[in-house]
Amino acid sequence: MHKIERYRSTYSKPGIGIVHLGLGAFHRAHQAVYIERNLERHGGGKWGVCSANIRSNRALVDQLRMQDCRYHIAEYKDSEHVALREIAAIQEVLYAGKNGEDREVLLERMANPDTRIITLTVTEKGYCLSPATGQLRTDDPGIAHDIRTPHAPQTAPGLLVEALRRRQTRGLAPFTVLCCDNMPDNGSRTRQAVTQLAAAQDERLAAWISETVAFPSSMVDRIVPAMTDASFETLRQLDCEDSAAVIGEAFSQWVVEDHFPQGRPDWEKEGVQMVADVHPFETMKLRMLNGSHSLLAYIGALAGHATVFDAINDPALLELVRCYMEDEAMPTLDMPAGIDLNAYAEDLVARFRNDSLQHRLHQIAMDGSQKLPQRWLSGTQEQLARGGSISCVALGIASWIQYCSGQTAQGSHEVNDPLRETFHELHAHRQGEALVDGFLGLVDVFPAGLVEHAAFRLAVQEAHRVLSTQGLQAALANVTHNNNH
Ligand code: CS2
Repeated sequence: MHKIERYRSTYSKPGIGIVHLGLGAFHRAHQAVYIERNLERHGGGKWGVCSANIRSNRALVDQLRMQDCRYHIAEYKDSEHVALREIAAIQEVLYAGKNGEDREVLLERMANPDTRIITLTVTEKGYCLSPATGQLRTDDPGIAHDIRTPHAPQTAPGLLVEALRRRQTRGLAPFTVLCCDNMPDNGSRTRQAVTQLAAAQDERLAAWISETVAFPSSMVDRIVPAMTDASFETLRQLDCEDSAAVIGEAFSQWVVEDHFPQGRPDWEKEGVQMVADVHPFETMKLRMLNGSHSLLAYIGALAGHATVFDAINDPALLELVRCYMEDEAMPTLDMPAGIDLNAYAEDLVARFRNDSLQHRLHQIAMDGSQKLPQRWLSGTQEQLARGGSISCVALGIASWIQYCSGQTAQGSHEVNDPLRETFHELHAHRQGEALVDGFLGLVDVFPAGLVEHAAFRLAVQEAHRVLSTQGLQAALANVTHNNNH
């Protein structure tokens, strides 16, 4: 029997003070919920949201328009305890970006003097930066387009630059840009993308942006799987018929660098941690949670599992995740007083065991080329420098290489990654050591300082050799043995 708590919105219609780029499930289940609670506390106010999809999903925009932008989130602690919340924080939804007809409306909304904050969840690849070097990819087709056609941009950095240009031309103060994607130093990375793109268009605009725009960093955390037919069926059991609804876990965390020269909502009242330095929290979350997720995704997929729940209930994978967190991630973390990493690790295992989230491993596996640097590789570089172990990550990389062939023992799967074609070429023409060398040669993924390390190359080669000649069980046994687990 479910214990359902239901919450309805009661506040009066707020003004729009925040524009969000990337109207995906994560935004609807995370930032929008904090904003909802804040609006509810104040009975309305000036911090309502305009949310825009800038790449895909026109259907969601249409759906939300039909329901006055209101939707539900079901927050599951476990299958017995769920809170069903109505969210009314979003005041306007737009479909912009490439071929999106609302682009001009969006740019004017961003340039509106009432807009003080732009938040973003456009995924790692949406910033068009090289994951390894952090530099803007001017060869990216979207960025190349935005350099040629700055007034009709297609990318997130392009929209930010054009909206800032309009504000500068009109003598308005800039907005604050708050990145909510899983990248290290995500504020600085966003600044890098925006200023580099602006400099390619207009040096004076770039200088104004550098001097006046704040790009605070933030760490965001809530597990929000993509919706499936099965999740909509689950919602029906709660009497919730809403095709814009989302399902997430009960846990939620948001740590934000407190640098908002144009003002901000009093988010700390909703449990947001407003801090001077987000870096330690970001690194902890990326390496511990996301790093474990990626391990479960590639190794779990090779083992024939479908979801995080299935994978974490496999004793060998549970052991691997514990071993990774304890021996390869935790030693690289330097946390402020009061943060207990052992407790954090155990909480993560409990969250992965949530029996109500059908979090598909293939979803987490996508865009590995964008995710691995911050989840595994930066920590591995630190481990190598201190002589620490790197066996779990080495097996993770070997499994990722296998996964990128598009084949597991269970059959074929789609490889969803900006480097998909390159992976395909590598698998078509190489095998064994040459295949591994080919992958380690991807300069946008593997930093030079890491691949030059003989011990790193050797560990990945060895893990790949055992995996492909003796199988996953032997490879897993090797890792736990190497790490003395
Ligand atoms: C996941 C994240 O898809 C992925 O790569 O690791 O979306 C993860 O669920 C969130 O970062 C949790 O906060």
